[in-house]
Amino acid sequence: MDLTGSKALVVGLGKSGLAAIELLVEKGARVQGTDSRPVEQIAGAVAVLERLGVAFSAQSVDLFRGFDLIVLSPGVPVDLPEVEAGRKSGAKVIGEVELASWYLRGPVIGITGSNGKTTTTALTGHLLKECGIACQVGGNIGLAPAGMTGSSREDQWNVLELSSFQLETVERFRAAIGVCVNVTPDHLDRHHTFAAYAAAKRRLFETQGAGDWAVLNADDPTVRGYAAGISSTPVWFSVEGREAEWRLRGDWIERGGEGLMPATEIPLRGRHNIENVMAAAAAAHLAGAGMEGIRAAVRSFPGVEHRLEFVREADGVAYYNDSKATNVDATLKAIAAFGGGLWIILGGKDKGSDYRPLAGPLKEKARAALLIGAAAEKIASEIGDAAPVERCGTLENAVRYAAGRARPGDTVLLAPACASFDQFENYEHRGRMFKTFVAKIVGINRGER
Ligand code: UMA
Repeated sequence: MDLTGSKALVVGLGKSGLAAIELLVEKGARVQGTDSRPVEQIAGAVAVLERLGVAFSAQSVDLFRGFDLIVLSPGVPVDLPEVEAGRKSGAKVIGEVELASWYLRGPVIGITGSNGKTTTTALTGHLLKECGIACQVGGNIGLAPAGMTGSSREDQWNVLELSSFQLETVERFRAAIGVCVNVTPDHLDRHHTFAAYAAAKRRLFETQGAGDWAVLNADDPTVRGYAAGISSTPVWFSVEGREAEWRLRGDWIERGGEGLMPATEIPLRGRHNIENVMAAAAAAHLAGAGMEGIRAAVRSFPGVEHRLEFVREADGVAYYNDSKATNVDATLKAIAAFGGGLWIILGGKDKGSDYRPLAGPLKEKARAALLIGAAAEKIASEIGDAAPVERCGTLENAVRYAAGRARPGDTVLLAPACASFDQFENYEHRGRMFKTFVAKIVGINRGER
């Protein structure tokens, strides 16, 4: 795609926007950047723009008129009035992933799902690398795809974690291997309905062609529906005994009757991680990895930070950081991974979620629900008396409360079911702060220096 001399506006100056600006400048476009935050809050980004000779303008309906191309960061809703004005004035509106795909060399493994896509993405990259297959890993997991174009090569796989925000706007982007681990309600504040959210994720398969592969979870009704009317070939996986190429028989993961490994060898907690392993193994196998190599690589996978991450044990109490559990389904999976005795920290920024499904599992396994952040009152009213509720306000208070009361054999679990943006920069920041508070408070309680 020749963008020389074209007029482009990049919306949102986070990781994606800055990577898109660098790429557009390199391709000879005349670029402007905009952000809804005031300039003093994005000083670092504005400095990058200055270095690149790109003008910054405050966000307004008028600004969006008169461009050839408008590139949206994933966090920018496609139905903003400003974006609509730009579209009406004749601009082509795309997302940062679509822009990246115009210049990304090498085939793509695109991985989506409501929960488990980060683990599946990291694991797929690990499997490929351990099996000697060249790849680079990025997308929603942390590295904006536009920033991966320079290091992309024809003989190297691009393993991309893709959110509904990133997939909503893809057109020519094409994944040789698309993977969907599951679809459960999330981001309803942005997509408004579950149907619209599921449709955004389905874009991953709609832009595939003949000869491409769709790795799909046969146990998930929404994901099953993705197979209808696509040009790629489905490769199914199932932990619930459904007809599938990759399946769990007894304790063994099998492919077409050939054993891969016993599920007990997977070094990650929770049944949902069997699904993630199957999805990653299927993708890696399609990309050329052998069964023996996959088995050995699964066993050496170190896991993902902030994903049911074991933090420490002190006086018989275990501390787990699942800050990445940013929706109700993820929290349900986290609870399911433990036997009981949970001091669970819930809350943060609400995304229009229904917290009532948490009540049953909390009743069964929680010693207490420790509520933090803006969603605390909504969660309290929706979980009712399923577990004793303590309004802690902040994460630090919640850790202190739990650490002071937990008994040997108990687990203190951060699995908040909410976004982090009310009190933290992002879920990584929240997870790091949890680990800091655990180290500090447990250390003080034990008299450690
Ligand atoms: N902004 C606007 N106008 C708006 C909305 C936002 O100008 O209407 C501005 C914000 O003020 C901010 C910038 O946009 O300055 C942020 O852009 P962004 O929200 O797209 O964030 P990036 O830093 O570009 O990070 C994005 C993903 N973030 C989101 O989708 C919210 C990161 O996923 C991803 O790692 C990164 O691109 C690289 O691909 C994070 C995430 O929370 C982990 N993802 C969601 C999730 O996993 O649930 C989807």
